[in-house]
Parts: sequence; C-alpha cells; structure tokens
Amino acid sequence: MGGKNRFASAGRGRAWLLSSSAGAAYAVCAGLLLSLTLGLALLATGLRAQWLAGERAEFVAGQLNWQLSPAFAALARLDALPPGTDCGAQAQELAELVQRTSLVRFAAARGAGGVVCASRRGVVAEPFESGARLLPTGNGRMVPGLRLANAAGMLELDAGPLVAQLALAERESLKMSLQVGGEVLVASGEVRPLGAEPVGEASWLPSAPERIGVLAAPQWSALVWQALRTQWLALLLAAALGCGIAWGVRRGGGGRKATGWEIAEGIRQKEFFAHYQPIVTASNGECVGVEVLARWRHPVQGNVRSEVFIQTAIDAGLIVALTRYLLRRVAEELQQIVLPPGFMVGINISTEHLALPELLDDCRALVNLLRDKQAQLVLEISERAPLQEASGAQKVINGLRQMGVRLALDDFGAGYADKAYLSRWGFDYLKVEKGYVSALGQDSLKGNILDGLLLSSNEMGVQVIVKGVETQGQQSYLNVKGFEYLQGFYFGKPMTLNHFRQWLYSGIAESRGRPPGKTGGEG
Ligand code: G
Ligand code: G
Ligand code: MN
Repeated sequence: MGGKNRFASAGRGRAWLLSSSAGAAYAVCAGLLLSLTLGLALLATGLRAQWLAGERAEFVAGQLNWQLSPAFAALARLDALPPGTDCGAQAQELAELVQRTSLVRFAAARGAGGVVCASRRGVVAEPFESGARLLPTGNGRMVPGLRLANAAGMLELDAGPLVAQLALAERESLKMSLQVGGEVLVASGEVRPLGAEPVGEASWLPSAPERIGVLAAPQWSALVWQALRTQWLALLLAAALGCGIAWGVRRGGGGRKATGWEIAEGIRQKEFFAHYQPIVTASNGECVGVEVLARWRHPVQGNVRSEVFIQTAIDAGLIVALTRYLLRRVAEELQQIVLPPGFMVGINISTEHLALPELLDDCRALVNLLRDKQAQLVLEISERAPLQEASGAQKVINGLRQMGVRLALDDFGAGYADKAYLSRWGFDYLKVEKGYVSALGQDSLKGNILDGLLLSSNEMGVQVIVKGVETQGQQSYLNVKGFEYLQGFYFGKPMTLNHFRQWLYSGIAESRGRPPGKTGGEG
C-alpha cells in the first residue's frame, strides 16, 4: 500500500531528524562552553601577558640604563674638554674616553671655531645633530650602533650588547625592542621605523639624556597557542561538561516533555505497544487475567517511562487516541493466544475517554474477540481522576454494560472514593493501590484499612484485586486474610505477549504461586 510506504519513509526521516537534532544539541552545548572557556583562558592569558610585558620592559630598561650610564655620564662631560683649534689635545682626550668608557666605540667633539675633532686621528666625523639616533648596519658598519649627541659632541656606542639583552629577554609570545626617536632596534639587530612594529608596554631609561625606551609587545597569535597548550585540560573539561549538560538537558527534556507532537507521531509510527501483567488468585497463583500497560519505544530515546508519557498524552489531549490505538493493537495480538475461561483483560481508561460515546466502538473489536474466547474486558478507571455526573459517562457506562464490559476502580485508596461513589457507578472490581501492601507490617493503619476493606467489599458485592505484591510473605498473608486476586512483581512483571504466553504455559506461575502450608500456616 502506498500509505504504508509513505509512513515508513516518514519514520526514517523523523528518526534522522531527531538524532541529528540530538547531535546538534551536543555540539551547541559543547561549543558554547568551549568558546566560553577559551574566551576566559585568552582573557586570563592576555592579562597575564600584558602584566608580564610591563614587568619585563621595566627590568630590561633598568639593565640597559645601568649598562649605558657610563656613556651617558661621558656625554655630559664632553664640554669639559680643553678648547683648542688643532684637535691634537682633544683627539688624545677623546681616544682615552673611548678606551675607558664601556660601549663607546667612537667619539667626536666640537672644538673652537666649529672644528670637529674625532677620537681617531685621520677620521673625519660625520656631521651630527643633538639628540639620539640608531645607526643600522651597512656602510661598513658590522654591528648596529647608537649615537648620542649634544652641543659639545657626539658618542657612537656599540649596540651589540643591547641587542643581546633584548634577545635574552624575548619570548615566543613577547617581542622586545629598543625605541630611540622614531625608530626601534629589534632583537634581531635590525633597525625599523616605529610604526612597523606592534607597540606594547614601554619603559623609559631614567638616566638617558634623550627619550630612549624599552618596548615589550605581546604576540597575540603566539598567546592563543600558549593558551591552548596550557589550558587544554580546562578546555577538555569544558567540552565534556558541555556534552554532560546537553545530555542532561536532553534527558530531562525528553523525560519531562515528550511533546504532544512526538506522541502523535509515535502513534502513527506504531511505536506504542502493550505489556501484560498477570493477575492471579491469592490461593494458588493461578492466572485469571492480565492488565494491559502501555509502553513506548521512542526511536531515539529508547523506552520512555509510562508515568512520563501518559501524563503528557493526557495534557496534550492525546490519551483517547493512544488508548484507541492500544485497544486495536491488543485485539489483534490476543487473537494469537488461547486464554483460560473467564479470563479478564484490564485496560486503563482515562475519565475523559469514558465520557465519549465513541468508547463503545473503540472497545467493540476487543469485546467481540474476548467473548469468543469466553473472556471479558475490564476497564480500569483511576480513583485519582473521579468520574463526574455531568460528564455523560453514565450513558457510556450503560452501553458498555450491555456489551458485557466490566469496570474496575483503579488505584483504590489513592483518592477519596466512598461507598456512595462505588455504588453510583457500579464498579465490579477494586484494585487496591500498591502502597497498602508495602505498608503491611510497617504501617498498622494502612494494614487495618486493608482488613476493613474486605468486609465492605463483600457487602457491596465487588471483588478486590490487590496490586504491588512483591513477596511470598505478602501473598500468604493476603491469602489467609481472604483476599481473592493479586497482582505484582512476585507473580510476574509487565511483559510482552510472547513472554506472557511462555509464562502462562510454563507452570512457573503455579509452582511459585502456591503458598507453602496452604492449610494451616499464617504469613
Ligand atoms: O506499568 P506502569 O509503570 O507503566 O504503569 C504506570 C501507570 O500508567 C499505571 O498506573 C497506569 O495507570 C498508567 N497507564 C499505563 N498504561 C496506560 C494506558 O494505556 N492508559 C492509561 N490511561 N493509563 C495507563
Ligand atoms: O494502572 P496501575 O497502577 O495498576 O499499573 C500498575 C503499575 O504498577 C505499573 O506501573 C506496574 O509496572 C507497577 N507494578 C506492578 N506490580 C508491581 C509491584 O509488585 N511492585 C511495584 N512497586 N510496582 C508494580
Ligand atoms: Mn491499572
């Protein structure tokens, strides 16, 4: 059929959509946390780098200031040279100055009448202006220099040791340079215009006659790498945390709000199915019926707990559609199984559904099938949502009765049903809330209520089914007290029809169901 194919491909499409949106949720959460952490790591690294740059600029400036201070002092003393016109005496003095002042490799002084005398005889000093400037290599200069000049004269310093200092202080993530005027001397020994270099923290040499400073510029690209290298553990944790959050959100979200759309789609894709839980006699554990419990295998989230999706289905107005589907599916399934005579099949019905005349049609196929098998349908109505007179449920119930359907008051003891409520709606069975059995031997009040219940149920002609029986002790006790029907994990958990069939015919039910010392013992 074309329709079937269409649904099948729609199913695949939806599973893909859901799983890809799951992947997206992980990616978004992990990415968000990752970039947040990376941002913080970069910020921290950046602030630290800036602080470090300031520190280092200041330290190197201090060192260079100390290295250069003899030259600074010598420059200040140039005007104390003896005046002369022939440069002879001056050249001698200048040569001695070069000899004893560290870093100075050449000196010149203005003599009387504008003559310039040099520290080396026969060398003509280039013209110079007051101030400081860098001298790049080239023009016969093997090592860069620093020229300091004032009105009295000029000193040319060997900048090699300064370069060495810069190189020593430099790091992959921190470029060091010496700024003189509009130029910088970088750690490789080159001289470049100031604008070409990234500017960082500057620290000025305190004793310099001119503005000479040490620059320390953080290298941001290297810092990103450094942040990645040093913070990888934090980044890894952030990514893991992001995935964890995504998982939590998806699980919590999937748990709390399986959307109405998903339920509607789940019905269409036949993702809902039935589990069957045995109802047995208290005296010998013989199976006399089952309760049908809805189960949902979600294509992505797997098995969804019924407490979650039943409430969502009720809230989304889809519980009728879900039950209708389940009734049909159960009618199909039960065709395959031979049932003991008088077998009861319990189905949970919402009060809302019970007010709809369509319920009669919804039940018809199952009712007919069960009639053929001499079994009967029991609709379980929870005490938690009481039936209302005005809802029109009475008419529907009358119709159901004519079809031979029976009614059970489910979760008895959880709400506030009284005798009047029971007789008004004509319930055939009372299903006692789980808490009453687990309270046996612990909560004497609830235990007493269980005793009193038998008396009044006999009076009213309703049969009691006790739910939540989990131990042999509980079975023995309830049997001795005179309860007739029991349901609980001790006899059988909710299971698929195939499992139920095996369980029903394997005889396990009888061997574990028969209480020891049935005739005399007390539980
Ligand atoms: O087996 P389990 O944990 O699924 O049952 C939880 C509750 O969900 C039961 O108390 C039962 O009332 C409710 N429930 C299970 N299946 C259905 C269903 O098909 N319709 C309604 N209305 N309730 C159901
Ligand atoms: O609709 P109703 O509340 O009757 O559904 C029965 C619910 O009780 C199901 O969720 C089923 O899984 C659960 N249940 C059945 N037997 C036991 C039992 O022995 N102990 C406990 N704790 N839960 C049970
Ligand atoms: Mn029930």
